[in-house]
Amino acid sequence: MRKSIWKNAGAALVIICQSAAAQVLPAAAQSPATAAGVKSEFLRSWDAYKQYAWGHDVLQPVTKGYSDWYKESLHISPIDAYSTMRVMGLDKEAKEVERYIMDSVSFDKDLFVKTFEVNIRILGGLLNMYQWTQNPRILEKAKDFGDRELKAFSSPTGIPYYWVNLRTGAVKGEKVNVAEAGSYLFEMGILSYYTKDPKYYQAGKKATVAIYSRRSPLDLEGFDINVETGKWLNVNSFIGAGADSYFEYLYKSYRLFGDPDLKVMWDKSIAAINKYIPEESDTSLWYGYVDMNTGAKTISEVTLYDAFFPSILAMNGDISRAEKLEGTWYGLWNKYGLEPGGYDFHKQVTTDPTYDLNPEIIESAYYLYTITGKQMYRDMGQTFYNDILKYCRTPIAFSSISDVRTMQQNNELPTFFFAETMKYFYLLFGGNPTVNINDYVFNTEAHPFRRADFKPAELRKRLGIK
Ligand code: DMJ
Repeated sequence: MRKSIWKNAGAALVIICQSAAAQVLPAAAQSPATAAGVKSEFLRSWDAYKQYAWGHDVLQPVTKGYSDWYKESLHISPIDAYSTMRVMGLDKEAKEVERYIMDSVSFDKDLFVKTFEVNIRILGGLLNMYQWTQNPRILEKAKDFGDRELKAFSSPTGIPYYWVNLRTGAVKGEKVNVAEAGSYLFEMGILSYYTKDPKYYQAGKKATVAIYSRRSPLDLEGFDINVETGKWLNVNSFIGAGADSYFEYLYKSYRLFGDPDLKVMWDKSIAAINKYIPEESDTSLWYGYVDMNTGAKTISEVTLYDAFFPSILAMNGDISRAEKLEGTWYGLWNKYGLEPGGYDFHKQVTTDPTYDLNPEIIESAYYLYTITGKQMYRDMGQTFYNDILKYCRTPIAFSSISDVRTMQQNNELPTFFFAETMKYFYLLFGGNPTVNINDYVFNTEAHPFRRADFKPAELRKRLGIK
C-alpha cells in the first residue's frame, strides 16, 4: 500500500500537464527493448534526479522540480535507487549514494513518518546497501533507523501505529490496513540477522501473528484493524492494495528465514484465499473482495497492486492460476494502453484512472518468465516497456499518469520506479542473471537479498526462531 502525502516544496501539485499525444516517441519505442536500453533510461532519469532534485525525496519530471514527503527530506529516491544501481553495475553512482548516506544523512528528525512506507523503502534500502557494501557505518544507519521505527510497535496488540515520530518516538494513527499492520517480518528479520539482536524480528512477527490470530473461522483476514483494541474496522477480505504485502511477506520471509510458523500461516492463508476470493471465467481470473466471516462476494474491484499476486502464486508452484491471472491483467493493460489504478471487473470500468509507473505486472512477468521459460512473458514486458516509453517519458525522465484514458502526465516520479519498475524490466530482459529469484529474495520494494548469506543455525539464534 502506498499513496503518499506529497508535500510540495514550493510549486503547487497541480501540474503543467503534457498531452502524451504531443510527445515525440523516442527511437527506443519503435525497436525491441533491451536490458542495455533500460539501463540507459534508468541513468537518464537518475541524472535528472541529481540535477533537479538532489537532496530531496522525489523528482518532478515535468516541471523539473522536486518534492518531499514531509517537511524535511528523507532522501527516499537515492535510498530506493541504490539496489538497482548495484544490479545494473552502476558502481560509480552507487558509491556516490553510499557516501552521501553515510556522511550527510541523519534520521534524527522531528517528523511523523508512515511506518509501513519507510520500512519497505528506507529500512529495506539501507539493509540492502549493507548487503552489497558490508560497510559498518551503513549498518549503523540501518540500526539507527530500525530503532526509531521500532517505537511504532508500542501498541497493546503489538501492531504498529500508522505514524511514528523519528526523533521523539511519539505515535499516532490507530487505524491501519493489513499490509501496514503486518509487513515487517522481512526487513526486521534481516536487521536482527545483521545485528544479532532478535528483538526486531520478534516485534515484526508479533505484529503479523496479531493479524493472523484475528482471522475468521474461514481463515480470512479483514481490511482495516484498530491497533489498540485489535478489532476489525472493515471485514472485507482481499489480496490487493492494503493487504498485498502481508501475504507476500508470509511467503517470502519463510523462504529467506525458514521459520516454520510462517509456513503454517502461509499455507492456511493461501488455501482460504483460493477457496473464497477468485472469480473465474473461461478467459479471466479476478481476485475481488469477500466478507471474511461468510465468504460472500462483496465488491468486484481490483487495484493494480493486485498484479503482484501471479509472482507469489508462481513461486508457490501454482503455475496455471499464476498464468491465467497475469493474462487477465495483461488484457486490462491493453484495454487502456497502461494499467488503471482501479477497475471494476463486473462493470468493466475503471474506478481509479491513475497509473503511477507501478511495477507489479512487470514483476509478475519476470517471475513467470524465469519459472516457465516462456518467451511470451518477455514479449509482454516489451509491451509494458514500450507503452511506458510512449506515454510516460518526459524530456528528462518519466512521469506517472493522472488518467490512463487521456494519458495526462502528472509530474511525479515515484521512488519505486527506481527501485522496482526499472529493475524488473532489466532483469526480465536478461540484464543480470546472477541476481535471480532462486538465489535472492526480493522485498516488496524489490531490494534483493542473497539467500546464501542467511545460515540456518545462525538464523535460529539471531532471529530467535524456535
Ligand atoms: C511498492 O511501494 C511496494 O511494492 C508496495 O508493497 C506496494 N506497491 C508499491 C508500488 O506499486
